[in-house]
This record gives sequence, C-alpha cells and structure tokens, in this order.
Amino acid sequence: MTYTIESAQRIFPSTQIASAVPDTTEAFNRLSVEDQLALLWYAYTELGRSITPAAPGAARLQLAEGILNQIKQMPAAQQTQTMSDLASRIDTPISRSYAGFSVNTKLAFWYELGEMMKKGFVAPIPPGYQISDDATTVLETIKKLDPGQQITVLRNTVLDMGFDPAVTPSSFPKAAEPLFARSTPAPTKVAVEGVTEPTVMSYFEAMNADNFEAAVALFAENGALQPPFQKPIVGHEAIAAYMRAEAQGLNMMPQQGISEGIEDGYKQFKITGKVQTPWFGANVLMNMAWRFLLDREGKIFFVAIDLLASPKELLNLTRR
Ligand code: 45D
Repeated sequence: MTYTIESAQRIFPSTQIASAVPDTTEAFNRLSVEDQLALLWYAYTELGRSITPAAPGAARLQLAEGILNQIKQMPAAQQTQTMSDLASRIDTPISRSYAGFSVNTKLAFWYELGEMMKKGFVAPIPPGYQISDDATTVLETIKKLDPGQQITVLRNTVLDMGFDPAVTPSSFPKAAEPLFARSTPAPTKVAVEGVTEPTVMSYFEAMNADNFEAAVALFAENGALQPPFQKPIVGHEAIAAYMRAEAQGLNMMPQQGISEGIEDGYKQFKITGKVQTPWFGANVLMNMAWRFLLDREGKIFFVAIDLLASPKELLNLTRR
C-alpha cells in the first residue's frame, strides 16, 4: 500500500477531538453581529477574570497601529460601526487591512481595542444591551468548555473577521512576524513515555526552540502538517511559512505515546500531552495529541495536531 495524505489522516481513528469547538464557532457565526460583539465582550471580560492573555509586544501592535489610531480618532458611533463592519466582513479599507494580518496580529488588534474599551477610549457595548436567547445559549456553552477550548473558540471568531478580496483564502502574511517572548522557558529535552523515535523527539525539541528550519527538515519533501480543525499544509515551504506565522513561542509538553511499525516500513506514533500558547502561558494548558506517520527514511510524511475532547483522551493510546 502507498500512503496518501488522505489515508494518513485516518491513523488512530478513535482519537476524540474537541468537536465542541467547531460546533460552538458555528453557532456563534449564526448570531446577529450585535450579539456577536456583545457576546465576545461578556465572554472576554468574564473569562478574563480567570484567564487573561499576556499583553502583545509593542512590535506586534505596531503592525496594527495604523488602523488602531484611525479607530481611536473616530466618534463613538463610527467606532461601533467599524467593529460591526469587521465582524460582518463588510468591504471597507479597515476590513481589508485587518484581513491581511496574521492570526496573532488580529488577536493583538482586538486585545488593544478591548483595553481601550475598558478605559473608555473606544465605544463600549451599549449599556443595557440585551443579548438574544440564542446568544445566551452560546455564551453558556462557552463558559462550560475547558480553558483550552475556550481560547480556541475566541481565536476562531477573530480569525474570520475582516474582508479578504482574494478568491481563495490568502495564505500567510508576507511581512516578517515579530518574535513572541517566551513566558516560561520550554523544555529543550523531552521524554515521552513509550516513544523514543529520534525524529519525533527532534520535532518537539526544535519546536520548543522556535527552530522551524530544523523542524521542517524532519519532514519528507511532500510531507504534511495538519493543524487542529484545519486542512493539511503540504510541503517544506508552506509548512515553514505556517510555523513562522503561527507556531512561535509554543511550549510543547508531550507526555506519553505509542508507536507501531506498519506496512512498507512506515511507522505510526500517537503522542499526547499539553501545549501552552504564549498568549496565556502556564495559565492555560491545552490537551493535545500528535499523530505522526513516518516514512521508510524516518521522515515525517504526515502529522496531525489535535485538540482533544477531554483530559481523559490523553490516555486514549489505542490503535483503533
Ligand atoms: O469582537 O506541533 C472584544 C501548531 C470585544 C504547530 C474582542 C501547534 C469585541 C505544530 C472583547 C474587544 C501551531 C499547529 C472581540 C502544534 C470583539 C504543533 C476581543 C498547535 C474579538 C502543537 C477578544 C498550537 C480577544 C496551538 C482579545 C494549538 C480575544 C495553539 C483574545 C493554540 C483571544 C493557540 C486570544 C490558541 C486567544 C491561542 C488571545 C488557541 C488565543 C488563543
């Protein structure tokens, strides 16, 4: 048998991913724009009491400075309109600039806007605004998710805002991304109970050092990386661009795994553990799995990164 990316996606099929995340994101997207903005405000300020993101560095805010300054100078009604245009993906110059930002710059933009709303420099959600029953249901669902899933839902909502004139979703921003300062030093030597495969160990060590060149070199030429809830990213160049834009400052703490030789000299590995994002540091631990398929040369043909449904899934290390 020859493996294709499609067949590789099906390794370790019993892995339970956090489907509550896409489900909740979908329910959120069906709400009115007014409800969406109000819900995000309540979610962000309420969850913020237990989980607060770290302030984005000045370098990252600089990328969004132009539109942030424009918004600051607007009258209140226009500020509200601008936020509503972003959330409803209306074609405006600001919505176009926003769509060109990387995920992390989009988050930094909203972080700053949220700060300005708290301080009263930007129009708040109208006092007394009543969210609909549907919005209340979505908010309650979000509150019950585990913190790793909550921040993924928040991140998803921000991802799709703005207006992108390209027919196909544009890939990664061309501008160089500023580095994320690590809040806690990542382990440079990892030990995974049940797995010693050098390629896998080197992957984690390279990622924890933000050494994406070394990480990408572990992939087969046409190898693929599938991020949580996304399509596979194929080939060295695309994986490298993705990692530079989205994988900086991550702290990977793989804990346990299983390995198995399969057909044609290929080997498969499932490893579970925790990941921290630099936005929340040690305050939010995401329960993750990596499903690796290595080729005969020991190169990564495929790796899927999954956000797990529950901590119980960390122990689901069966093949089927
Ligand atoms: O609209 O092995 C207001 C890969 C109201 C790489 C607001 C990985 C109005 C390979 C409150 C102002 C990357 C795949 C909005 C591993 C309004 C690999 C603001 C995995 C929007 C392991 C809201 C990495 C705000 C993973 C400010 C899984 C919200 C990374 C802020 C996951 C939300 C990272 C923030 C996650 C969310 C980060 C900062 C989930 C950040 C989430």
